[in-house]
Amino acid sequence: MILTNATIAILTDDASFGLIADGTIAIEGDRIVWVGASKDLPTQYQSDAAQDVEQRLVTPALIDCHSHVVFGGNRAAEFEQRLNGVSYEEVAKAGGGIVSTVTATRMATEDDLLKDALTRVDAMIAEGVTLLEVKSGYGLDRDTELKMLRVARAIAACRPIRVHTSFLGAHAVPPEYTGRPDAYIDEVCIPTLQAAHAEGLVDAVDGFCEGIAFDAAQIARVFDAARALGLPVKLHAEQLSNIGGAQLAARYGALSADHLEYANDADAAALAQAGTVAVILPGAFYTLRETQAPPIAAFRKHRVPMALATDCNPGSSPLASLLLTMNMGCTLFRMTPLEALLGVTRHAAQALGQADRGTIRPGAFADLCIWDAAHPAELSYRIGFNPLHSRIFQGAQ
Ligand code: DI6
Ligand code: FE
Repeated sequence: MILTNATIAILTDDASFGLIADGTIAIEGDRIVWVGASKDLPTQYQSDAAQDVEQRLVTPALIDCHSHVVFGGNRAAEFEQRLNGVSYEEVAKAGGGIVSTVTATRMATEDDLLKDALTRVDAMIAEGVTLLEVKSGYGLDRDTELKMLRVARAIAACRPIRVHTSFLGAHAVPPEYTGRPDAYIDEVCIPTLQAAHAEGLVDAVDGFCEGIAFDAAQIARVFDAARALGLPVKLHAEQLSNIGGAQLAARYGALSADHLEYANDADAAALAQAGTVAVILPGAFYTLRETQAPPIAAFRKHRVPMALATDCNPGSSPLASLLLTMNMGCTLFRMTPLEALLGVTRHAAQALGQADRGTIRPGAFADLCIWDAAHPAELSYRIGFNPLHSRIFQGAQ
């Protein structure tokens, strides 16, 4: 496949979009084999069958590197409660919140979970997503955690999308372990991780390090188990308070630390040192009416790569639009349109340990978006407007 007469944003470094005004991309099989100015196209790729994209913008396809798209039920009633003055933490302490989704997810069949997840995934695909991270964490028992991960894998069998799974057994303490978080970690979370890994269901291990979830010492035990299995780690850190999650993530060389509203300059320095990506989740900030913004200036200063993701989940971020997420990153956190686009492409790929996605260069997967847009800033600028013209997944349109 040859795409010609394109405006291409190659995104191979942090400093610029890497725009090529009259560009061509050559694809063989599922990989990009050549990209550059059309006038420089090697004769071997010159072909009558080249597809003229009429100067449309071509970018790497979008990557949502933090989602919880597999879950039972919804939390519209909790949304209503919060509007009547109850806080997110109060809802969680009263057995609502994550635990109410756990009850619904335990009851749902695999087919129902898949059908519901696909409605959200289809919305993501319609905006150009080709790689999606999906977490477990609404089962909190062995059978349901495995069920969630099997559903996550099934998504990739049903749709042209790649799915990366994260085991999030340390998401909340289930009701049957109330007041006994350490026992939950040892008796359920770690053995379930080992069982899920044995079934080939786990690409990375995540945790929720927070006052309403698990402390750094408890998460460290889960990370030690991940390390023993050779699995990379990532962490929900400093979302509602600072309890040392970012430092822990850095100590374990995590792929990413996510949320980070309450992270500080020292945390940013530690993440930079560890090569950990900061995943910014404006959907949760917006939904919870959080007022503390993540320390974007510190991430810039220390050169921490920033990703942006939907955090699509039924409670704190019922959001399936990565384009709106980019707009929120810019408007709420003053990220630039370049940072926003890098955040849903190259840096999102890095947050998943997938170096051969997220940029347009020879050797990378041919995952591309063709947009009805002239400049990449348009992708972050509009609200509720989808300029996707077409999407290429692993060389296929
Ligand atoms: N942080 C979040 O934003 C989601 N999980 C987490 O650890 C929220 C999950 C939920 O409220 O259902
Ligand atoms: Fe999350």
